[in-house]
Amino acid sequence: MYNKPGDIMEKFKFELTHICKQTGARLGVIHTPHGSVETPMFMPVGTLATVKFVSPEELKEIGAQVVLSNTYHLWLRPGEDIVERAGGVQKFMNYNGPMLTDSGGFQVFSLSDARKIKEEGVTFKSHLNGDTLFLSPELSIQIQNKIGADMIMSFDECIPYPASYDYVKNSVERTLRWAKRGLDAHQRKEDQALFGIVQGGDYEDLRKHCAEELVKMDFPGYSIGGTSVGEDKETMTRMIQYSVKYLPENKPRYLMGVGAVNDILVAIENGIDMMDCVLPTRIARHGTLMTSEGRINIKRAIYKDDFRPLDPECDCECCRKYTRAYLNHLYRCNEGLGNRLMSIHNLRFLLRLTEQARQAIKEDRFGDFKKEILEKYAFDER
Ligand code: PRF
Ligand code: ZN
Repeated sequence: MYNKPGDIMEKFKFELTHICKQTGARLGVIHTPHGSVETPMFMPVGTLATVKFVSPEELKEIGAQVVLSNTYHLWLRPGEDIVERAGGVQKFMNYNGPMLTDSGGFQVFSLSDARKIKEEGVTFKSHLNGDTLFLSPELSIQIQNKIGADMIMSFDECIPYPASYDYVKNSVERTLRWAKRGLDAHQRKEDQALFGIVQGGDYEDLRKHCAEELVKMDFPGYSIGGTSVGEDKETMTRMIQYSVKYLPENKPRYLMGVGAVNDILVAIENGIDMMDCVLPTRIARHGTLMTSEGRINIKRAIYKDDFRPLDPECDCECCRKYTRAYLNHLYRCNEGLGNRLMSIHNLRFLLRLTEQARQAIKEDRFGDFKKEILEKYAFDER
């Protein structure tokens, strides 16, 4: 099942090992220069070359496989030259494992002010100090070549939802031209896998067109962008299906920015291999915790004298060693240890969910697994 020799770089290979007989869920292995990882997987987000409050040792301990970082943020601080001089982002942050960087395409659209999209690239204002900046497909790839992650992303436009057919069509055409320009600018094809990003809103013909044109360019992996931007769940499922349908079986598929439990399960069911989201770590810092009985908020008064573990079914350090009462106290006092323990817990919760998903796929019962999780846990997401 390995890719054909010469198909893609030697150091990056996707191996599809099994497809669930109940669903379209896939089991696989991605081989990268910094090690091999099992899919489907969830990737914790370390925007500024750190997963907030969680050390690389802790990430390994909870079963994180790939850590994601952001071109836009590292470009602004500390600058890609510093990261390059450190020996790449893995050395810089002492994470000895595979990493992935997003292109800045999404961050420019979600964080910055006064954007102007032109054919050449995007002009916008820095979210830090208001400086006028310019990012292009070539510059994004040059920066990502210096940051040095194992998997890097094309520069795209994450289309808002809803958007008119004409807007989406024009945007997709530009994203395709940007993908080609990024591919031409890419200087480290031997050790960095550049992914193309499928956009197209909820228009099937545009998703199809985008996917097919990207496949012609022969990227070593494909991302699905433009989901989880305010659409309802059914629409998101269709966007995934409209994209996956036109992607080759022998390349990894990455659904960008998705991390809610039910969304992860729907994605895996539809043949997605990789996902990432700031959700688990961000909500943890607000005291919202994913547990086997759904989401709870630890700041509530009922937890003040609740001396049970956060989630008795969880094997993380937080749940093995501390009580809800203590977490409630740490949260109310805004203590760093609380942020650390709660971030570790939420990440471990999603990483364990994907571990269980892989086991279920192996045993051809992913459909049953998904149903069981969604029935057992009254997830109040979105
Ligand atoms: N494009 C890029 N990064 C992203 C997205 C996208 O569409 C999304 C959308 N959910 C998250 N991150 N480049
Ligand atoms: Zn836990």
